[in-house]
Amino acid sequence: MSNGDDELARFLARFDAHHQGLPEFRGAVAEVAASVLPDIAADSALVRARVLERLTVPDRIIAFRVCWEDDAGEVHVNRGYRVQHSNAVGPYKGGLRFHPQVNLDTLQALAFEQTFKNSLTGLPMGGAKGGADFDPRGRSDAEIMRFCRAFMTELYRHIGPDTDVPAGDLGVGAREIGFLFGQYKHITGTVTAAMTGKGVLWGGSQVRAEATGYGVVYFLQHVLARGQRTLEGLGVAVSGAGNVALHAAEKLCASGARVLTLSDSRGTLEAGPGGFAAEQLARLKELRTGEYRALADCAAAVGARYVAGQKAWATSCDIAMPCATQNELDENDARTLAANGCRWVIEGANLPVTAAARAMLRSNSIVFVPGKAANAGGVAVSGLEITQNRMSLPWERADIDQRLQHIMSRIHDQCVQYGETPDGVDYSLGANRAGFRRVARAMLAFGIQ
Ligand code: NDP
Ligand code: 2IT
Repeated sequence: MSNGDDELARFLARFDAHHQGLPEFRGAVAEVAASVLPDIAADSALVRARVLERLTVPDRIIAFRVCWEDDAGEVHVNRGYRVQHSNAVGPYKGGLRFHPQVNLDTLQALAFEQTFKNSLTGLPMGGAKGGADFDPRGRSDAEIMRFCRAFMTELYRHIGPDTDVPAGDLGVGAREIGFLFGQYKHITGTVTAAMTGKGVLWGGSQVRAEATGYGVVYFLQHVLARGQRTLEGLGVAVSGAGNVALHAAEKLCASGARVLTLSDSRGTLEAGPGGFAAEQLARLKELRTGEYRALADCAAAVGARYVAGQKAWATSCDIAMPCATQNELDENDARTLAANGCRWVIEGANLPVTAAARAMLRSNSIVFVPGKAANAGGVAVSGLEITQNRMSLPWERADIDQRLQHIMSRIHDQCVQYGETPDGVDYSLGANRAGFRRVARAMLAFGIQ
């Protein structure tokens, strides 16, 4: 065991003494700790102030009951949460997730990640995550509206433009943000930047819907450019078929790549070796807007083959881009990707690649880019939405796209600056070190809190 491994083991032992039954959160903490403990050891102020240890406990966790009636009049009870992780560099900021598997383990992991991601954007945003164990799939508009109203009736007292600014995430898209923000406005009588991801007609930003997916592709272009490569002709296996996946696919296709797959929790939509045509992707986006429709039910209209029970990673590709959910790419999938010649894995989703899979990718010299760097474009444009709201002045689409490209390029630069190793750029190391640095400096400035 090296000194660094020893230090990490001691740090995780202290974590385990205070936290039980939080495997997802522990995994996220271990990954960041492995990167930043050497920097901490070299700075006595960081050691003394126990900065990283403090970040393993969120500032606060808000938990509440959400009670609502379905269309048949039956009463349902769900759990709602907001994990406010750190406001060291700005108001709490991060998405709300509606999914049956939402729990405080996953939310603490995601809120922790969000703090470093938001720090990397350079904008004044702290980290948070929230949501409910509510499954919006198959629910009517009226049911979604009742649920969102009940959820916001509890959450509104904890958020605001200077305190905490939620946005969408898995299961929370334009429709849900509309109902949530509508209720916030109704209760408080104010129309402020208390949420982002709003419709462009009522305070939202151009490009916010596309920003996460587009941003991943902009980041990928920088990664490839370091090896004098472009996306032209490269085959990309994309997972998911939601906001992130569809916009990533759209931008990949426009950049000359071949998008080979999309997927959902039940199977994979295969395009064939030429990749999806732009028209197929546009049709899919249309079909998936508004009320929920499973991917299998879109296959015929899109003219592609749906393989039930298959993951996107079974498809031979140059690049794998997981854009669905946490832990969706495991060690076996990583082995399959390596055997099929994959060279790059870039995360559109949050924490989709397991620790064992990351180790497998590393041992096969596959370049890996973590979500906290690659998918930061969404929250970055959320930050720009707040700025526009505060100025009462909406910016043009081209202007925002340019700013997004600039922010992704700066995040890439930081990853290179802090992640350069004799074997090339370690993007996880770079993202963790650079993201942590800003947060840690701010915490030192504030004293012990
Ligand atoms: P959406 O709800 O729009 O889409 C999620 C998609 O992922 C759906 O197609 C869903 O399929 C699929 N999915 C869910 N679970 C699985 C699974 N186990 N295997 C395969 N597919 C699955 O969510 P988003 O696109 O907004 O979010 C996707 C990911 O990106 C999440 O990790 C989120 O945290 C992250 N992210 C989102 C940002 C945003 O701005 N929206 C910003 C940064 C990160 P099904 O219909 O079957 O459930
Ligand atoms: O994971 C994420 O970065 C998001 N879901 C977007 C958060 C935001 O506040 O825009």
